[in-house]
Amino acid sequence: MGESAQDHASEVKGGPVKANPYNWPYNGNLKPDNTALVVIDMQVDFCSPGGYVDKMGYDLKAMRNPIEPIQNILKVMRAEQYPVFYTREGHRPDLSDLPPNKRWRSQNIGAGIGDPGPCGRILVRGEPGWDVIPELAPLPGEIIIDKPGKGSFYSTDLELILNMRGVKNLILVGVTTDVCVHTTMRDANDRGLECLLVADCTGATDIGNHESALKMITMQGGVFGAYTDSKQLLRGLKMTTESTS
Ligand code: C5J
Repeated sequence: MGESAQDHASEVKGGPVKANPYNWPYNGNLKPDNTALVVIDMQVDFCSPGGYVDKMGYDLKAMRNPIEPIQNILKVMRAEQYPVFYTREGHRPDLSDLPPNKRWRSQNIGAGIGDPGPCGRILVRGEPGWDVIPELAPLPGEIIIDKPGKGSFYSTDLELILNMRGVKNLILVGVTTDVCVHTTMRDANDRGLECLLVADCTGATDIGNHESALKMITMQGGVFGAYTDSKQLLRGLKMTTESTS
């Protein structure tokens, strides 16, 4: 989060996490029983050599920079009993859930979904490339949502499970900022969920797109929610814990 964003955030109303364009969550109600962390698509295919993003020729650094800050957040949120969800983008081995245009476009850029590669068949469920990277491996009992699309709600039971658990607030991390993270944030926002994107825990294949994706969130008073960084989130979580213990 830039200087000006922090300056602005400190002047506005809202919850314990300093964020842009308002302090999050809007109603100050941040608790382990109403707030979940969603780790989006931190898979070998997105973050590791030989995977989908690497085959497309994009720089993996932006995909790997979020790993350490996500680890820091996981450590604290798990210790405080916040629920953690993971998503994985991928398709059935027979590709029956892969739209032909999605396949065609990926083949066009040299990373055909379903084609064999160094990490197995690209973005296919059950292949080594489809799994979450070992640095961020889910713990037993943490829910993994397998999704065929960019958004985490389309063709999944994520909404049902969030409702069953009474989750009202989502903290979003993972890749890529401008595609799966943003689509999920927008879809969650339309469902009335209060969303926070953690900027240094996300990354895009293009830095301009990453920055634009952050800026888009801040329009119209926080059209999709708010964004912060991991330092501010950890500070807000600590304040919350101290005020309730
Ligand atoms: C993309 C994603 N970029 N996880 N997927 O194709 O953002």
